[in-house]
Amino acid sequence: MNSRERLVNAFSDQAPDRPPVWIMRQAGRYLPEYRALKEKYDFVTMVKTPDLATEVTLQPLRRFKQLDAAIIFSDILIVPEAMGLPYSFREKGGIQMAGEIRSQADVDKLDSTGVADRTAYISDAIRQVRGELGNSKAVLGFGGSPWTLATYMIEGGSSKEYTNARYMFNNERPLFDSLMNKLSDGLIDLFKSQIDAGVDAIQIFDSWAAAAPDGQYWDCSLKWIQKIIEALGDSTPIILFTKGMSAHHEDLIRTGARALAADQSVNLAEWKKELPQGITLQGNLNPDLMPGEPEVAAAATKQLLDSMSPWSRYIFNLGHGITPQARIETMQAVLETIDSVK
Ligand code: 1CP
Repeated sequence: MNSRERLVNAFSDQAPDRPPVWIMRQAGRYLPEYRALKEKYDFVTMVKTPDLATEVTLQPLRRFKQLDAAIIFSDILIVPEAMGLPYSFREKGGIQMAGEIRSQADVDKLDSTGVADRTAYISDAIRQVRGELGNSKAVLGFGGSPWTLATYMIEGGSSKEYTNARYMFNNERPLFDSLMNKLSDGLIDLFKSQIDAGVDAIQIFDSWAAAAPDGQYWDCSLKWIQKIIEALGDSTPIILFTKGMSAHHEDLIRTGARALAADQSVNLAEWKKELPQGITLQGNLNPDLMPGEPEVAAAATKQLLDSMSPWSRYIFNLGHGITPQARIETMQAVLETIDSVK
């Protein structure tokens, strides 16, 4: 069974020889080869240049043979940018948007048509990565959820409180809905172009799900994800990543997502018992283990694998993105542990 088959099979009942694995922010600052390229090119240039995005996407696969999927190097913030609101990096970390969306006039200025054309560099990179990998590895596309993107656009960048985003949802619903409609349309256009370019699955990141007002997660976020998944049809599986939202599993499933990705707060084996059988689960090793000792991370990996056995409809991943402090040898130990159960 090759890597691509292993990943694609995870959306069926067939048991694999071992669980397929990919890692969130597989490419990134913990890799010296990524840091070396970043000395020469800034992040946005790398994202927008298919040769560079292809190279960064392939770096972790060259280093770690056990990885089963390439997640295309890009960012969720390319969609606001393609709609007219660019992003940059704050000196002290986090994202700065070039403005704030607070009025109907602000929303009206956003252009949700032609997002796929203005982000053609991503479908070009997907085709290039597929050309390099052939059928040996899976290729994954991704994007942010409308709500997670809206938090950046309404707050004007990374936020800790999300006060303005929640205010708009609670007090200016027609305005909020018009922004979410436009974001959903832009995302549908982006995801269709990723599917046309040949991805095997798409992950939607609702990273800031927990910022939604209490009891309003469906109206604030999930119903827009459902709209997107409905528009895409079921040819390509959608993996839905959320943080802190495991109690909402019925609503998560109602979106039509074929797989749910869990953060590290979830007991995945317990969750599996509560969920209907046709749902694939992904996760959820604690990324805090990655800067630590290889033996500790390997033992936790083994425990997670044992708890999820037999491994049909399961994809191994971290519960959130890998951080710059992660140790290469710890990543290696985790991947070797997964491969050793074959
Ligand atoms: O070199 C650097 O400093 C850039 C760090 C970096 C990287 C490697 C950013 C900035 N984005 C990325 C790539 C990226 N982002 C990928 C590539 C594929 C992969 O290797 O996994 C993916 C899937 C993302 C997704 C992303 N971007 C999310 C959702 C996932 C998550 O972490 O919750 C979010 C919220 C973003 C926004 C963003 N982009 C970059 C940063 C540091 C952030 C988070 C900022 C914040 O905390 O608000």
